[in-house]
Amino acid sequence: MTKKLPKKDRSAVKVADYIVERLAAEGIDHCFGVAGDYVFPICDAVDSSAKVKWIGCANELNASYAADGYARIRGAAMLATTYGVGELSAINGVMGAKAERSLVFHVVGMPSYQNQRLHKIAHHTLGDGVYGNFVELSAGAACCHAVINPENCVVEMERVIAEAHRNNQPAYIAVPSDYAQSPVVPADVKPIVPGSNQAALQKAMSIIAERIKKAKSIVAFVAFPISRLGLQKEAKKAIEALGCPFVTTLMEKCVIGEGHPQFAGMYVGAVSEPKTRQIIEGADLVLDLGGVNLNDITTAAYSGRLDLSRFVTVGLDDVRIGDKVIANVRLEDILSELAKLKPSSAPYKGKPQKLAPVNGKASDKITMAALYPRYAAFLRAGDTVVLETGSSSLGVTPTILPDGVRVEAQVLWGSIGWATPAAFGVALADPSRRTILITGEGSHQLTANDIGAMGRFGANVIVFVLNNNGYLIERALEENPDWTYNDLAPWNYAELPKALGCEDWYTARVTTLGELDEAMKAARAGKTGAYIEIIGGKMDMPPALAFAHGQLKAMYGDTP
Ligand SMILES: Cc1ncc(C[n+]2csc(CCOP(=O)(O)OP(=O)(O)O)c2C)c(N)n1
Ligand SMILES: [Mg+2]
Repeated sequence: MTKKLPKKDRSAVKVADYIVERLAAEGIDHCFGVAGDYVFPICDAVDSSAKVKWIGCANELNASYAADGYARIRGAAMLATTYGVGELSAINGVMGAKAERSLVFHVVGMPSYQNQRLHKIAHHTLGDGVYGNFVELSAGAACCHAVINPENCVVEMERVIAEAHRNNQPAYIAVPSDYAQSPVVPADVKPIVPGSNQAALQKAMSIIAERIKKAKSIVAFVAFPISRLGLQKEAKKAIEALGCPFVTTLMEKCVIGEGHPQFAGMYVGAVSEPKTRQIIEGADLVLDLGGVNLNDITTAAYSGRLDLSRFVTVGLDDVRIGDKVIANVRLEDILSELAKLKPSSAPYKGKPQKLAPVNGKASDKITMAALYPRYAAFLRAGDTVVLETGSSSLGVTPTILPDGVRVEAQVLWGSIGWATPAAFGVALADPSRRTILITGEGSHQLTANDIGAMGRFGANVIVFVLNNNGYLIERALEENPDWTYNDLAPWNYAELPKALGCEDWYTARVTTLGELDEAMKAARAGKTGAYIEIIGGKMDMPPALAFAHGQLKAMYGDTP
């Protein structure tokens, strides 16, 4: 990505225009948000920019999720919200982007500097004349922040942009509304491009090469930051040069095609295929490319036995080998060094992964045993699946999918409702691919209103909503499946697109496999968005969830 400061005579550029143009130079051409008076100068700058289009969302939480989805594809996204009420509604989504390393620039319009200076009592405040109440909260959801004024604008923008890239996490940029309309004071600053310290890079590589030489068995984890940084091809080259098997966790579904001969399966602790488990748990050297996240979900309730002393972890900006950390080494540089290595033996060749056969008769009710192989058969190269937390994610992730399918999920943060707006952001970020949303109906109820934004902005997502009469995953994660708090208002889901203005969308409500097959065919053939409500059984769950149901004590700890 080429990075250039906006070319115009900077003395004449207003702060708000400068911020928008500078973010456009990061490859951003959409701004997600909700307007409000304090953020008007930013909204105006976007609306009058030739490069960035305003994408109004139904609320700020949705906008933050959409920005996260967009950033996962484009490398960065812009989110604009108003002071207090707007930014606080976005915090969950921005914090999720921080947890999952997605780079969202959160630009917030503050009350004017003049009113702040006079401690005026204003709307969207606590009525105390204090203007620092929310900066710390929003900044906590980011890896860096700046409160902009005309003098610091140029320098601060470069600082937060560089720091956000260094961590690939959100940056919070707050701008008082009067400053936003003032001319920027020019400063002679160049964009800072994160790069490795060459001596540190050589040192790290010589230790890694030595470990590789000594190891009897090597395996690579391709961790989620690889896709957030868009380094899939570089990681593939490194693995091909190493010749070793590679594995993923639930967080990296399809990061490199599952049909790749060196793919040794998905590691899910004790629930992994025995061969996958043996490869990773028995390896002398685990090359962790990107920094894998071994949480309760990815390790199936901390099952399995990983010896972390055998790990070499290549983070975004450092390499960790045991208790030694080599700082200022970029992941992309290590990958390109690894790609120069020659394998000492023939590359690993795993068992080819086949798609599960499609089963069931046309008149059968839709079971989970029949649904997941159908998703696999439906998906094809060029599709991006956005997968919601819930029983669907535990059904789709263990299912082998065709090469060329990309999957985005929020496994670690796991905030339900994320996937619907995230799919909107993903679809706008790359219209050359088909975006497929797979969600449960309970999660969908949180953010379904942005189906309207999909229609408005021509994001032709294919939406699958599994309607299983409540929060199935929660029913399964409890001894008693019938608590009323896992029940839902019974919406007529398939009628939502029409009510939300998506007049030309294909919609269907399907209860049998035959109807599902028909609907899938029609959705694929259509050029518009599509919305398919799938009626599933109240307690019909995929095997991974049934397994978790038997592991409740290991997951949550025993009663003290
Ligand atoms: C914001 C948020 N609130 C609550 C939860 C807890 N939670 C996790 S999954 C889930 C229910 C998901 O239900 P649904 O989308 O219908 O999927 P199903 O498991 O029924 O297929 C809930 C409430 C959460 N993860 N995030
Ligand atoms: Mg449900």
